[in-house]
Amino acid sequence: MSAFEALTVSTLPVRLGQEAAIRQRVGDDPSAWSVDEVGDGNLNLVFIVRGAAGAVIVKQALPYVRLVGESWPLPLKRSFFEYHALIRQAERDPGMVPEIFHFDEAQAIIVMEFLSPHIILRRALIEGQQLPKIGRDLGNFIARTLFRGSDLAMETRKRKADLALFADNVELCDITENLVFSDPYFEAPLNRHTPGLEAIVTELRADRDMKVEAQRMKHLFAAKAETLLHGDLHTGSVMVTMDDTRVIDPEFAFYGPMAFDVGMLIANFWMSYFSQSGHEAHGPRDAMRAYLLDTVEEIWTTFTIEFTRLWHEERRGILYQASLFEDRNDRLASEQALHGVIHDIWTDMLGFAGVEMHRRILGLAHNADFETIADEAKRAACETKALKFGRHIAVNRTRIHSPADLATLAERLEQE
Ligand code: SR1
Ligand code: MG
Repeated sequence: MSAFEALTVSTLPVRLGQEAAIRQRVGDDPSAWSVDEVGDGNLNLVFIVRGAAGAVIVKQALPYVRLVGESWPLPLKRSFFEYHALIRQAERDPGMVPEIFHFDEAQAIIVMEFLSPHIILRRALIEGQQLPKIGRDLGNFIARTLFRGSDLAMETRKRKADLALFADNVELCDITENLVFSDPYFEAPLNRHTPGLEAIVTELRADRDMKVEAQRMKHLFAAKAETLLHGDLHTGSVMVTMDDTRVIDPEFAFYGPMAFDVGMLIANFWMSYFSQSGHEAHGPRDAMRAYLLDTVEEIWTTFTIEFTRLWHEERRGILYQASLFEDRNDRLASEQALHGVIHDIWTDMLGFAGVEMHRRILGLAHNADFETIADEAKRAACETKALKFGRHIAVNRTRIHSPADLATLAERLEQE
């Protein structure tokens, strides 16, 4: 096994130029390839490689956190988990992830489909683009991947093997455990926030109910090994055009609670909602705000409809065994059980969404929805609303019953 070496734009054609799967898609003459490093994420190198025959993406993990530097080492094996998660997601919801052409475990390199003319969903939402398909595509994606990776659908031996396989993604879980559930609620060294938030930050860090809820959610995250999660499903992990949606970057994949992916995803739409007033330089964003609330509702509704269909048609695992629900009375019991499962996902999803909103504003890893608002006072005003919303949904998660309740709350806060 050759020692790890980070790729550069100049070494890439030499190092990958003999791979048949890449030559076939880029061109037979590596010296004619053009290579651009385009990674803007927190962790990895990402290159677009173009040639006479086409283009591919080359993603390489670095042995440290790119956002922080070499002082924060991070194992290369996250690339292995990303590769295995992408394969499973492609089976569970075909067409929703990029195709993989080549994987080199030792060099932590994944070569995959270049999605074009796709852009990152977060950027599209910042620009005010209303994408008609994402609510349905993402709702189906979470239903299919979460259901089909669990004991509801999988043969028990395979599920336990996957649980063991992904259990080694310890360091990435550790990032989430600290950055999402703990750091926002005390003065952690890597935290930062927009000037002007001091009062609400002090309030949140003294908020006993919020801190208890954050720790409850952390407990669930760490202990409820329910399904194979994407693990980092935010709007920066989705690429879109008007008629195509793809989910990328599942390097945080592990067995955790279904509600985690749902909550992370929806939280990022609410952050987009509260950031819209900071992006009104080119016109009002009322229609965009309405679109975002509708999309949240569509994600949730699609999720429940598809999860219900899978429950009826594909429940072959060891949980709520279909064979125990065959006569009429048992069918009602099956519906009751399904209702309980969806209800728990809803309640827990709100808790995960609340802490995600807090950590993106108070912790290390912020998001562009707010960061691209140049006017600090305006940014702080947007972030304050998001912080309040996050606190409300986390602490009151057992008392909130529908997306409509949440839309009303969001609209009230937005008008404050
Ligand atoms: C140190 S990594 C910070 C964040 O970037 C990733 O995208 C995850 O969201 C992680 O929490
Ligand atoms: Mg990522």
